[in-house]
Amino acid sequence: MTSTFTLINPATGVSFQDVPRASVEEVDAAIARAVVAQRAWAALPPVARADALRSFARVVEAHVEELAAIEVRNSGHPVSSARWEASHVAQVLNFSAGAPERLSGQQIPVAGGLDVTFHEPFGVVGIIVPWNFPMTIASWGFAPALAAGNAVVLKPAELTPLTAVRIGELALEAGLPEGLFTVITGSGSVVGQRFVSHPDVRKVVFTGSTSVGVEVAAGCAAGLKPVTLELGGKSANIVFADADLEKAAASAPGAVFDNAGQDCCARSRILVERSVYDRFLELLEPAVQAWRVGDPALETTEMGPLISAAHRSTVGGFLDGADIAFRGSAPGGDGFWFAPTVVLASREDRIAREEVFGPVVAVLPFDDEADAIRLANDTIYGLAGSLWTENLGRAVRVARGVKSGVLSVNSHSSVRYWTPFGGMKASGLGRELGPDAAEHFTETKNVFFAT
Ligand code: TAP
Repeated sequence: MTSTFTLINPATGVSFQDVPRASVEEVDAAIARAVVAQRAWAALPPVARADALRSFARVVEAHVEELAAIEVRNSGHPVSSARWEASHVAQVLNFSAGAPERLSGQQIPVAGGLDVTFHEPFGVVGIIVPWNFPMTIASWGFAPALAAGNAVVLKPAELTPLTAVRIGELALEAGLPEGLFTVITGSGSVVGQRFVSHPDVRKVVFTGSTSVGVEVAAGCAAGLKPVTLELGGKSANIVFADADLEKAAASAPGAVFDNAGQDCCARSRILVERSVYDRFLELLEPAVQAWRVGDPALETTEMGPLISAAHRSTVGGFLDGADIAFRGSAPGGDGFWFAPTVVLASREDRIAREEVFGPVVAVLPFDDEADAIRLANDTIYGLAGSLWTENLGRAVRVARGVKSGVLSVNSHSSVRYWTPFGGMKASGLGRELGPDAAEHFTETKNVFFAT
C-alpha cells in the first residue's frame, strides 16, 4: 500500500487531504522516464520548445484562480498574494520561452579550422522546493531548465505540495510530453536525497534552509554534480536620517511581514540612524498596527497564518526575553496565528543574528554610514536588503558596501523574473532568473573542426 502524509490547513488547523509519499523506487522510475523524454525534447527545434512553453504559460494563466484557491488552503497565503504568485509562474514560463532560440553558442576565430561553442542541456535536473513560496520558487527552476532542453523532476515541500502537483498536471494538459516534467511528492530525506545521489540527475537546484543546503551541496560534490543553492537570509532595511522617513516607515511592515515573515528576503532587521531612531519608531507603530492579519481567503487580508504549529512555536521562542516595542494584531482560533512583532535589539541578541522566518523584526540603531555597512554585514547571510536615503552618493557607496545578492534603494523590491536573483555568503550559491537563467541549465561544449 502507498504511504501517505496528511495536509493541514494552516488557517484552521484542520487536516484536509492525504498525499502520496513516494518511495526511492518510484523516484527512480520517474527519473528513468525523464531520461527518455529529455532526449526527444532536446532534439526538437528551439522554436518548438519555445512554443510548448508558451502553451504551458497560457494554460497556467487560465488556471490562476484555481491555483490561488489551492494555495490559500495549501499554505495559508492571502488570496491576493496567491493570485500574484500563480500569474508569476505564467510570466516566468513566457520569459523562459524566449531562451531556446537565444542559446545560440559562439563561433570563435581560430587558425586551421572552425571552432564552435555549444550550450548543451545537462539532461535531467532535480529541483527541491521549500514550503514558503511553493509556486514561484518551483517555476524559477523548472521553466528555464525546460527551456534549455532538460527534463525536470521536482519535489515540493511535504507541507505544501498541492499547487506544484496541479502545475505538473497543467504541463500535460498544455501538451508537454509525458515524463518531461514530473512532480514527485514525498520527504526530503527520500525524494530530495535521491535527486542528489542518482547518477542520471545531472544538476540539482535546492531552495531551503542553509543547514540542509550544505548537506545537499556535499552530496552533489560527491557526485561531481553542479548545484544551485537558494538559502536563508537576515536582510537589513537601512534607514538614514536623510531618508523620506514617512515612506520608509510606511513600507517597512510589508518588507518583513509579507507572507508572515516566511520569506527568505524578509527585511527582518531595521537599522535606523540614531538621530531619527525615536521618530522612526513613532511612525512605524501605526503602520504595524494597521497591518491586516486574518482569513487568507479574504481579498483584504495582507498576512495569513504561519505554516504549522511547530513553526509557530519556533518563532515564539525568539521572543523569550526579547524587548518587545509593540505588536500588531492576529485572530484567535485554531489556525497558526502570530501577531506582527517589533523588537528593540542590540547587536549580540539572537533575534538580531538568526533567521526567524516569522513576523518578527529587530530594530537596531547605528551611528554613521560606515557603522551601517558594518552592521548590515554582521551576519552569516547575504541575500537581500534595502536602503533609504535621499543622498545619491551615499546610496551608491552603501549599495556597493553591503554584501548581498540583491538590494533596493528607496524600495523593497527583490524579485523581478528578468533580473538575476540569489544570495552571497551563507545565503546561497549561483543565481536564478535574469537574462542568463536558462544558460545556467546548460553545459558548455567547445568543438574544433580541422579544415
Ligand atoms: P528545508 O527544511 O531546508 O526544506 C527545503 C526542502 O528541502 C523541502 O522540500 C524539504 O523536504 C527538502 N529536504 C529536507 N531535507 C532534505 C535532504 N536531506 N535532502 C534533500 N532535500 C531535503 O527548508 P524549509 O523549512 O522548507 O524552508 C525554509 C528555509 O528556506 C528558510 O531558511 C528560508 O530562508 C529558505 N528559503 C530560501 C529562499 C531563497 S530563494 N534564498 C527561498 C525560500 C526559502 P520536506 O518536504 O521533507 O521538508
